[in-house]
Amino acid sequence: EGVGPYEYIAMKLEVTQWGERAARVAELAKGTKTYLIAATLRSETMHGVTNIFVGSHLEYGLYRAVDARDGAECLYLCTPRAARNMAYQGLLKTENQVESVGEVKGAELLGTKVHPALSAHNEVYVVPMDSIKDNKGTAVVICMPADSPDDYMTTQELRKKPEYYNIEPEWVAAEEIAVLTTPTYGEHTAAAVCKALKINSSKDAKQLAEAKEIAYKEGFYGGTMVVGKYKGERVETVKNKIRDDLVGEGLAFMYSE
Ligand code: A2H
Repeated sequence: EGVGPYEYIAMKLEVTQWGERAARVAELAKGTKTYLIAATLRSETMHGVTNIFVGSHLEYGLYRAVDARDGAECLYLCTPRAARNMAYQGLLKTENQVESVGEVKGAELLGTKVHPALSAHNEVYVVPMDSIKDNKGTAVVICMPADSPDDYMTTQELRKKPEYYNIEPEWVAAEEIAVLTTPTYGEHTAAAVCKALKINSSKDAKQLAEAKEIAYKEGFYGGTMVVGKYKGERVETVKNKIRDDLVGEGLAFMYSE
């Protein structure tokens, strides 16, 4: 792991419909409002969310928290490790204490629908990403194929081989949604960078790390928003404003590790 402290934006993704494979999980949640918590560095790209990724083989849990939107008790879904960190940071119901209502296997979440704030889609499906690690963030990852090379390559593979990944083809969003434009790569930075580096697999870790670096820098220093409240403004200028808006509305919170 890195040198830390590392500041993530933890996005609260409200479950709108538990999938068929999550019947046991829905039972544990007992009708309590539940949020999948995704750790991201790029909340300015929320408009372009197409799916949510979890690791099929990873262990998650449901943890008691308080919803900043209405003060009611709610549940956060993340890894036990992230829940412990959150408890120490006072982000769960009781400071320094993790109150779990049960364990969840990533595979059970596939096909569940969530509502991502600020997104063009009202609801998106949870699908698998093999490269997710449980020693970083919450192990729930927002899929932003227009700007993230990893997300772009994984989406391509899910579309090509849904049966291999044990998902229904219609769970994978049909199209990318552009959020920003860059001088060198246009509105579909991730696709353009993957093409330039001739990446053809989501397992090409070394190449993808390079692509990630290029896409991130390009988006941050050269990007201009093409949608939303800050349309026409530079990413560098509005990045923190978008984050602060989300946190202010109780749709996200800062989480560090
Ligand atoms: B980022 P860093 Cl648009 N396993 O969010 C694998 N990847 C994880 C993860 C985990 N457990 N937890 C978080 N991540 C991803 C958006 C995004 C991200 C865009 C572009 C680049 C990008 C949408 N996916 O990250 O190693 C999350 O994906 C490029 C670095 O801590 C998170 O931000 O620097 C990023 O990795 C954190 O990676």
